[in-house]
Amino acid sequence: MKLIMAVVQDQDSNRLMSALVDNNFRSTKLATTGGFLKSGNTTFMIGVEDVRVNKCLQIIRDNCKSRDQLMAPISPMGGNADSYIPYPVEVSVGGATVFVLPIDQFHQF
Ligand code: 2BA
Repeated sequence: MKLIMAVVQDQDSNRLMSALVDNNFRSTKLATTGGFLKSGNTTFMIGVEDVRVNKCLQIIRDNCKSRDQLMAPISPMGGNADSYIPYPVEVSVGGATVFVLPIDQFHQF
């Protein structure tokens, strides 16, 4: 068994969750925050039998889009002036950042 952890954009999360349910995958959705943009994103925890990992990855790929997002200027107030960016910067986010982890044991009590 594997645990798939997928960080996706909030805009894709409802569609992805519906697609997972339609394909009989069980998942848990967490509200998370990206360390770089410091804005909200969504992380899915999906417990998957080994033979279904590729199917799950395909569903994530099909339902998560890449988008350009503007990063607001970082204020130097109280911070390090070295990291000050005085103008908005466009970064490309997503579609999804996915980790596939081995699972030693799975229990439901
Ligand atoms: P954020 O950390 O908010 O990053 C948003 C986007 O900013 C990234 O998109 C990337 O295009 C850019 N970015 C991130 N760190 C950067 C840096 N040090 N320098 C320049 N640009 C940078 P994605 O790569 O698609 O990542 C989307 C979200 O996935 C991330 O949001 C973060 O929440 C998660 N993520 C990405 N890589 C990760 C990793 N290795 N470990 C844990 N979470 C990760």
